[in-house]
Amino acid sequence: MLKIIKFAAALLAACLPARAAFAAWKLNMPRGATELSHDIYGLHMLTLWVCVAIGIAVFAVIIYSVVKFRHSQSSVPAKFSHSTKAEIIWTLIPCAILIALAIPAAATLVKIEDTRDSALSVKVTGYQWKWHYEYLDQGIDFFSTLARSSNAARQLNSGIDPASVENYLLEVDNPLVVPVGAKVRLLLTAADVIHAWWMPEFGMKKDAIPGFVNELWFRADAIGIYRGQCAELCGRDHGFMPVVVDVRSQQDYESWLQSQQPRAIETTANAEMPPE
Ligand SMILES: [Cu+2]
Repeated sequence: MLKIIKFAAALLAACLPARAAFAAWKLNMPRGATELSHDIYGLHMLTLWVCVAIGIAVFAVIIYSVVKFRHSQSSVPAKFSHSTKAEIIWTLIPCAILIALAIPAAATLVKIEDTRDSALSVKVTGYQWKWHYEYLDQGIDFFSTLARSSNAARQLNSGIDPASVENYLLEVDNPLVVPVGAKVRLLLTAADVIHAWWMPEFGMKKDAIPGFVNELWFRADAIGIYRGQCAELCGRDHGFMPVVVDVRSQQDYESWLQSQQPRAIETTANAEMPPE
């Protein structure tokens, strides 16, 4: 017994330096910054607590049975081999639990797929290895590629410490700019291989497939810069096509729109030129 205590104490001591690392380690998934991501988080927590309750109930029955009917108590095993009542109960209870979980899950799924009444539609095309954003009603389009600072640091023998680069591999030259609180619909496709537009804070990830148009929507609750990545293994530089969404106030968004108009005219003039 003493040996076990000593071993446990040694193990604990060995783990102590890792305490700082634990502090930085997030146990749960992020809550996100949109209504949908909150709904998904809520579903995740609901499922977790249902699983915890099931775990506690099952282990309580096991522990009770093991202690109460242990051999030293001269317990005699029951002889029956079949109980219709027990079978009905242990079929109905899991069914009821599954239905209780399926109802909110289905409601959230329906909400996720409902792209109607959006305030803004942006066509997103994935390329190896950049994103092309086209504001369908505003006549603006631009490419969004890895920021120069990250691109320089990622080169072999660049001599730049990636740790010194702010938002390394998560920064782009032109982020997707959207107004806060507006329902934004994205139409996703790709021009070469399959990519996936992934924004963890919005709880959204969808494939961008050549020849298909997938839809997703989000409504950002707070102003800020949100970062994600291409989540499909799309080729050599897959790791170098981040997604950045700049959520601005309506006023800042409007002034950004104004500043983009000359570029929109320029892009239309060069529309015949194929993308690089
Ligand atoms: Cu990709």
